[in-house]
Order: sequence, then structure tokens, then C-alpha cells
Amino acid sequence: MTVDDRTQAQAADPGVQARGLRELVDRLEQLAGRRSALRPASDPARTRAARLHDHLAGHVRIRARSLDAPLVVLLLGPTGAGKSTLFNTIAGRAASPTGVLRPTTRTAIVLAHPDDALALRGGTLSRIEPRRLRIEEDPDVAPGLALVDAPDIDSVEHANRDLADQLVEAADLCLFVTTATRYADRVPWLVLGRVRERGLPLVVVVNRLPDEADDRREVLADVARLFAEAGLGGRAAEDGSEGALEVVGVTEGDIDPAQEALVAAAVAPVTARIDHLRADREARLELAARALAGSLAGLGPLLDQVADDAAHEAIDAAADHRLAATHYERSLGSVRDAVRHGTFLREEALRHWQDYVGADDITRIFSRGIGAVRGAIASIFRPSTAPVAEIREATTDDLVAVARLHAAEAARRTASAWAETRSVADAVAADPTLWGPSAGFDERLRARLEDWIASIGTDIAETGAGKRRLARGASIGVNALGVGVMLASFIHTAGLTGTEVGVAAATAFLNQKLLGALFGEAAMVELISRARQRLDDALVETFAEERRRFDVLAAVPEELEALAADLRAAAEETRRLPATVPMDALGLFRGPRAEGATDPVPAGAEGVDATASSQ
Ligand SMILES: Nc1nc2c(ncn2[C@@H]2O[C@H](COP(=O)(O)OP(=O)(O)OP(=O)(O)O)[C@@H](O)[C@H]2O)c(=O)[nH]1
Ligand SMILES: [Mg+2]
Repeated sequence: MTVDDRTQAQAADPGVQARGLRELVDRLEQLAGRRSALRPASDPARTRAARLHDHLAGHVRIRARSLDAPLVVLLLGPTGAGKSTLFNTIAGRAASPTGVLRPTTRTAIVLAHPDDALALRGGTLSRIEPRRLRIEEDPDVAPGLALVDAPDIDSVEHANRDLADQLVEAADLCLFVTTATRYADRVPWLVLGRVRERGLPLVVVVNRLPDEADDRREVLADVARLFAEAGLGGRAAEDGSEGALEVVGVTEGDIDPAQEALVAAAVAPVTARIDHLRADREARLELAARALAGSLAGLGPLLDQVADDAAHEAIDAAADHRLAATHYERSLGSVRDAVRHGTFLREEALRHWQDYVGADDITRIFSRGIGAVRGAIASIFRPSTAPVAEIREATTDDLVAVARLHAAEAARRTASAWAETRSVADAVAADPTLWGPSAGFDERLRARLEDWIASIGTDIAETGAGKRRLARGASIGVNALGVGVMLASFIHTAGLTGTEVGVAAATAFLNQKLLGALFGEAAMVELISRARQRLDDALVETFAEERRRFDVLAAVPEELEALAADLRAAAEETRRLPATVPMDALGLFRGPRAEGATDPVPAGAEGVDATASSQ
């Protein structure tokens, strides 16, 4: 037997298929979880993500474990169609309030045998909010089938529609209730589209039909025609021919006010189907298998849609990040310009420095040659009077101010662009501080600048170490030299354009002469370029920090791309499932007990296989 033969044999083995299916469901549920965790960016995407979750947890998982779990028959339709009235008629009591005020039903009302109630709560109906779920336990109804009265699908109540949608994902059979006058309404077709996509077996119940037989026939034929036009013409029969959609008529009857129900005979065509399913386990299994097959066939398209959502969001998220990056880079560029040309420096601070350096003396000395400069330096500078603190402070203040201005500009531009962008508008609206620089911006930048100035001091000490120059430098004072290097980082002759004359140019000239004389030309250039680099690093870090406030609000494109790819791969996998899995493996999907096998299978348990031989 070759590996291929073995793989094929395994693929044909119903036990392997059933296990494989359950493993696939586990992985799909993880994917659905990842999708929700990555916060879908729009309402439709949210709806689809929730649908995938509800569908996997409420139906596929339950049926992949056991076809014997209680069959869920759902009464669905527009408000006032008479769903609750039908429900009460079948229940034989006023279990679900009916009414003239629309909409009436706001919770899912479930009629089930007490043995089934636990399985339903822990399984099919586990994703329904407990306050929106009422299980009417009735020991007199046969176990194995739960009848659910749903809220309407067309009311103004969003919560009603959401709940009805959740129930559609969980059901095994949909009894779509409409009336002789309502069946052509537009809204229900949206929900019916999902019923079709999801492969949910469907029976249409046309309530309140006229008495006259011809009129009744005419209405029912028209209903069948409309449903067929909408692609709901019924499933393909075994022989490949198109099976007719089941359309069941209920003639308008008198209401029994005590039971809020019709006389039992009026709804006989509906009750007959339910009674048949209740009485015949094989019929239930066949329907459950059909519902599972439909579910599996519908998974591929749904997974693809959710993958598309994730892929679109990845593109949007990348654009959001790019937008923030563009604005912050532009603003950082403006700060760099200001730094490079020293345009933010106050003239008075520069003058102060010049006075200290003794501009007049030094120019005179320079004219006599470099040797004289070295000899005279110590006598010119008066370390005790160096305006180190003042100039540092003025420079830091000015640099912080110019950086804040541009950080504010970047924040304002990014926030206003994001406010217009669907994927991030809510995040911007929720945090008004995004429109300006972050709280503590000044303090953080100031601390970085202090570190920067300290690093210049260290660099000067190291550059001059062991050299005669240090002695001269030391006599001037490392701090004073530090100010020289600091100023030279902003303004030096190479960075000045021809138009920048006056105090800035003069200071640059003096600084360079002085530092060059002390450390040598090459070491001076090194000192200044290292100082400039470290200053740039501090600014880059500060602006990155500012931008990060935006970045954390937008999705991570790579995560969404990976999710989309995984969802697409999973969709392909569902398409490769043999269409006949549930039917061929019928025995394996049956629950541990014959009639009314109702205990929910604990997560991860392989209870279904163990009982295969006993079925
Ligand atoms: N006379 C008569 N009234 C009916 C019939 N079927 C329903 N009704 C009435 O129609 C109204 C609406 O019926 P419900 O059963 O509450 O309708 P629903 O589909 O459950 O409506 P929602 O819960 O709002 O979605 C009630 O006043 C019922 O008494 C019928 O065959 N004959
Ligand atoms: Mg109702």
C-alpha cells in the first residue's frame, strides 16, 4: 500500500472524516476568534465576523460532534406575521406572548423537553445572551426537537434583528413565516439570502391565507414563484433534479384569546411536519445531516468574505500608518531644518557667547596665526564668567519650543486626516489629546537634551584625554567647551548659506576656530558630527514616541494580512471536504444515546466515535 493509497483510504474512512472535521472546526473557531480580536473596522465586517463565530459555535461544532443533539426548528419572519401565534398553537398554551403592538417578541422563546434544555444552553444556544433567551421546559413534548420563536427580522429594533440573525446561524430548519399580504415585502430577502448561503433547510409558511381555495392556491403559487426567483427554489433532489421548495399554507383562523393561539386544526400542515420530526429519529438525523452539509458548503464563501474584510482592513491600516508617518516625518524635517541652520537660537544668547569668547581679541589673535592662538587662549577665556548655564538653558528652551510647535503641527494634521478616515475616526474622536503634542512632551525632550549635553561633555573629555590640548581645554572648562560644541551643532560655517551673516555666522566662525585650535581640525569635525548625530537621535526618538500614539490605534497590517491568508486557506480546505461527509459518516455523528441524546459533549471529548459501533 503506497502512502497515497493509505491517504485515500483514510480519507474515505468515515471515522477519519469525522475526526478531521472536528479538528477543522477547532481551527476555524480559532480563526474566528482572531478575527474578532483584531476588531473589525466596519459594521458589515463586524456582522460577518459575528456570523462566522455564531455559525461555527452554534451549528457546525454541535453537528460535527453529534447529529443527535436536539434539532433546532426556528420560526422566523417579519413582525406580526403570526410566529408567536403559531408557536403557541403548536405548544398548546400561551407560551409566547402575541400582540398588536409591533414588534412583540424580543427574546428567543424555546419550547423543549427538560432533557434537551441543558444541551441547548451549553451548545446551540450558548452564544445567545441569557437575558434574551427563555427556555420553556415541557416534559410533555418529545425530546430531540426544540422549537424556537424568534424576534422579528424587520423591526426598528436592532437588537431583535441581531438575535434573529444569531438564531439563523444555529438552526437546523427554518420555518419562514409570512402572510398572504406581507410575503412580497423587501426586507426579509436579506435574511433569506443568508438562509440560502448558509444552506439552512427552509420551509415557507404562509399565514392568514384567505378562505377561498382558488385565492389560496394563487397566493401560494405566487409565493413559490417569488422564492424561486430569489434563488430559494429548493434543494437539489437526490437524482439531481431541483426539489420543490416546501410552501405550507395556514388559513386565517379565529384566535383563542386564552391561549393566544389558533385552533389546532388550522395549523395542521405545520404541526404535521413537526410531529413527524419529533416521532422519527431517522428523519431528524437526516435533516441534521442535511443542515450540516449545507453549513459546510456555506462556510467557504463566508470565510472568503471575512478574509476579504481582513485584507481590505490591512490595506486601510497600512494607509493610516503611512499618513501618520508622512505628517510626522515632514514635521521632523522642519525641526531638522531649524536645527541645521540654528534659526531657533535667540540672538541675545549668541551675543552673550561672543562677548565671553572675546570676539575682538580672538579675531586679532587669529590674524597672527594658530601658534599664537594656542598660547593666548588661556589668557583670553575667563572660565569663571562663562555663561554656560544661561546659554544651555536658552538653547534648550528654544529647541523644545520649536520641536513642540512642529510636533503640534504633525498631531493636528494626522488627527484631522484620521478624523476623515472610517477605520480610525472613532479612535480619534475618543481621544481629544491626539490633536496636540502628548502630555509631558516638553519634559521628555528636555531630559533627552540634558543627556545630550552631558554626552558632549564626556566626548570632549575623551577626545582631549592624554593630549596637551586637554590641559588648555581644561583651563577653559569642559562645560564652556561643551557650549561651543553645542552651538557648533546648530551653526557651523558649512551649514550656513551665504545669506546668513551677522551674529550666527560670526559665532560659527569663532567656534570653529576655537575648537579647531584646541583639538585639531579633524577631531573638531568629529566632535561636532557626533554631537549632531546624537541630537538627531533624540529628536527622532521624541517624534517616534509622538507618532506611536496614533500607530497603536490603527490595526497592524501584517496581522490582518496573515489572518486573511489563513482564512483563505481554511476556505479552500472546506471546499475540499467531501460533500457527503455527514451522510456517509452518519453513524459516527450520532450521539451516545438513542432517542434524545442530549448531554453536551465536553470540549475535546471524542464521545461520538466511541459509540459508533453501538448505533
Ligand atoms: N385573526 C387572526 N389573527 C391572527 C392570526 N395569526 C396572527 N394573528 C394576530 O396577529 C397579531 C400578531 O401575531 P404574533 O403572533 O404576535 O406575530 P409575530 O410574528 O410573533 O410578531 P413579532 O413577535 O412582533 O415578530 C396578533 O394580534 C395575533 O393575534 C390569524 O390567523 N387570525
Ligand atoms: Mg412574536
